[in-house]
Amino acid sequence: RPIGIMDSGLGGLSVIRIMNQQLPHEKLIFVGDQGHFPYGTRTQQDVCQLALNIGEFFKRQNVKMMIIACNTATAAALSTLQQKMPFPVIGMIAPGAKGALQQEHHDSVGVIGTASTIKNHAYEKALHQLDPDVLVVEKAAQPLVSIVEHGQTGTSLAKQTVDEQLTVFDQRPVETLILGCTHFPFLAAEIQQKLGKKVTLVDPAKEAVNSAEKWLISHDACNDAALLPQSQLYSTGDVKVLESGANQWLSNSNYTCAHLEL
Ligand code: DGN
Repeated sequence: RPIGIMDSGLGGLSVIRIMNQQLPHEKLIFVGDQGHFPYGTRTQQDVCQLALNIGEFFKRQNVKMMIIACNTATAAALSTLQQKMPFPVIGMIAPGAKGALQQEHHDSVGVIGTASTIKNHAYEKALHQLDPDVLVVEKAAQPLVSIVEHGQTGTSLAKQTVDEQLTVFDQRPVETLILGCTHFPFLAAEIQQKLGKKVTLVDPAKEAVNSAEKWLISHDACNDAALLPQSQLYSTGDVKVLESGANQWLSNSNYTCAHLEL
């Protein structure tokens, strides 16, 4: 049975990239909800409904697990989906917070995310639940989402936008920074350049994929290791945008892309 993965757009590919490395035998069904992009400026209710629609689609596809490869949708919909779906649902935020606190230097942790993720302090709450003493510096960096979605990583515009968006960390330096939006790992080079090598960048996808792997192993639900199944990537918007993102960022080319009407 496949694993369902969703995001508002191309960000989910940063999670698929790690899934492909770590769990290459799993068949993935990805929905990039580009027809409703961006999630980061929508209301929580709205995002929750969109995530539920995708959950229903995954139900029809008989998935064994769902990963919400979107921090905004995790904050808005994780608990609802966990209640309503018949399969386990894994989000980004708790794994991201755990990943940050596992770093050697984590007295001060920065978080960048969409306007919505930062507004509801999803990471601050998750970090403080694990360690009430950690200093958290949050910054909404919504313009970085468009840079990735429009294929502009590696350009001077990307560098300039990262520099502008992250100036808060000049005044309030942090030791570790959570990339609290799945689009941001594709800007890791620009972000690392701006903050310097001393700052450790945390991609929550790594810890989220670890949780998925643990569940699969403990429930004897891993796919046969002899299989290298073809994954299906769907876009509810322009499939060409998804195709070019997948082309650029997925080294494994064992997938098909198609449009999905939801
Ligand atoms: N990639 C999504 C996230 O992790 O929050 C949000 C992107 C968006 O705003 N559309």
